Amino acid sequence: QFAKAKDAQEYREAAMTLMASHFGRMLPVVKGQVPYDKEKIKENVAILNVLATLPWAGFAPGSEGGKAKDDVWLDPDGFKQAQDKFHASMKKLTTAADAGDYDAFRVAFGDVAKSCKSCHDSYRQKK
Ligand code: ASC
Repeated sequence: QFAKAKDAQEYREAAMTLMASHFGRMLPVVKGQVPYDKEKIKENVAILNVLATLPWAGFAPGSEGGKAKDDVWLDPDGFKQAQDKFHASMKKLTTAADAGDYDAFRVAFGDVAKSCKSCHDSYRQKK
């Protein structure tokens, strides 16, 4: 529950900012610029799994605006499908991270990135 539309917008944007941080900090490992540390990646993915539960409540009825397109509210089924895709991709990332499987981790990371991008393309305002 949010008192004002702006509160909901700030909440979801703050959650996305933290997700971007915890996702983005794994990129150097994916690129092979930083050695793969199974425990660190596992811990980071676990945090990301908690963060991944947060933004959606922020897209509350009546909180249109911010960086979101109106399509979030006009096409709730499509928006939910995009969330489901993201959560499914996160599950694969978690499995790979827990197994300490670097190759599977890299593939799964790419799939999560794709799900981020496709949802943003459909439901986030272009700058
Ligand atoms: C990120 C981030 C996103 C996604 C997207 C993937 O690190 O902040 O929004 O990945 O760029 O293509």
